[in-house]
Amino acid sequence: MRITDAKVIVTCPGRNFVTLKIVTEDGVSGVGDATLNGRELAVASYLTEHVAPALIGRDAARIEDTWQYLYKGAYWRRGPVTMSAIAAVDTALWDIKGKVAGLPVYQLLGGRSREGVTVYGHANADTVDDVLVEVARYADLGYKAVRVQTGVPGLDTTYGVSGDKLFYEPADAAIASEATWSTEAYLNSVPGVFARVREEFGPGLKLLHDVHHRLTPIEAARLGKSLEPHALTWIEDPVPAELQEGFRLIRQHTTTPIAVGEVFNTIWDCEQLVREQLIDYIRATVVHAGGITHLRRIFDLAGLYHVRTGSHGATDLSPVCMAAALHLDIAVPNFGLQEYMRHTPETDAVFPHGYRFEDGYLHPSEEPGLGVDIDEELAAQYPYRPAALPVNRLLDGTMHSW
Ligand code: GCO
Ligand code: MG
Repeated sequence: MRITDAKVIVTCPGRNFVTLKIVTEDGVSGVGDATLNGRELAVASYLTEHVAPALIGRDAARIEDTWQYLYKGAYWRRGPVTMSAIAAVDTALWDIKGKVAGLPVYQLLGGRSREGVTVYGHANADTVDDVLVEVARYADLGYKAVRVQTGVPGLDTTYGVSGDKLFYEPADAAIASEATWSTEAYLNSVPGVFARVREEFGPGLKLLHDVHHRLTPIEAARLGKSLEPHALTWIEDPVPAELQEGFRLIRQHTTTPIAVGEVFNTIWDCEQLVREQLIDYIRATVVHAGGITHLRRIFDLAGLYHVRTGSHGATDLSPVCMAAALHLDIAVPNFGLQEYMRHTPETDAVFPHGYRFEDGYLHPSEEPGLGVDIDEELAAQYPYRPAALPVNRLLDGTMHSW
């Protein structure tokens, strides 16, 4: 079953998405997400110039061999651009394999390990009073887990807080906008927020919080300790993860669980964190971590060390990524949680899909393959628009992680 076409489709139904569509000589097609927020055209060009020509004529059934060909054959290994491109090919080939077999992809991964995929939503608002209303909204929709982000007194904008509550998207300007940050103000405000949320919603609701790579290990340790009375399910990305041994310091001081990995691209990015049991949830995703084939490998490694999955699922990952993630989530033994930010109706129309939300769970499609597609005609009506993620500075002007 030879590959006859590999097409890169860039579309912007409210935000940019890059999709790879692979077609075989039998007319079977598969799709893969290749979206890298704020750097979309780098991956599109990598695919068009360097990957698509090499795919033509290859056997679509050889998923593992194609993965190894693109990984080892690139010489310049790893990195978000390369791994998102490999992920798109891998995902599309799994889609094709499922369609040929007449089975949803999760069946090819070993079948169901659970009835539904528990997801968490994003409650965010400037003030504590307003965020309580947002948490209630998610609880009313049936969510069992909610991520809570609020504004920080004294800062104009804060990561994770947006005007549009359901469809948060930070990449909003062609040239990156600038935010400011104060660790002191942040550390002073967060514990009070969670005290109020717990008081209002009781112990049953899972609560999460994203630190977005902004603290040092000892600051993160203080945050984790101060949140212990409120029993969070996790704090996410407490520090940038380049220095993985830094997490030992956090671990020595707090029992608040830690989730890391949305910017990871391979198993090598989390190997030490997992092996030393420095984290509790691994947040790598299908699109940025080499596709279903490689993410499965990461999840299996994690399972050996009591680390559960908690995949990234922001709106900058397309419904193609979400569909693929759900097949893995329902199948792997060490699933933890799946992030689920809703896509806009425009995006859902461009990517018709069979997965569905019900009572706090997402359910993968039962159609053969991934159960997601791209409406190419509709996609063509939304041309690419440059959009960059913000950058971040301390109050004195020093650059800081966003
Ligand atoms: C999350 C993430 C996102 C990122 C976004 C960047 O936990 O959902 O931190 O909101 O900021 O994916 O493109
Ligand atoms: Mg995050």
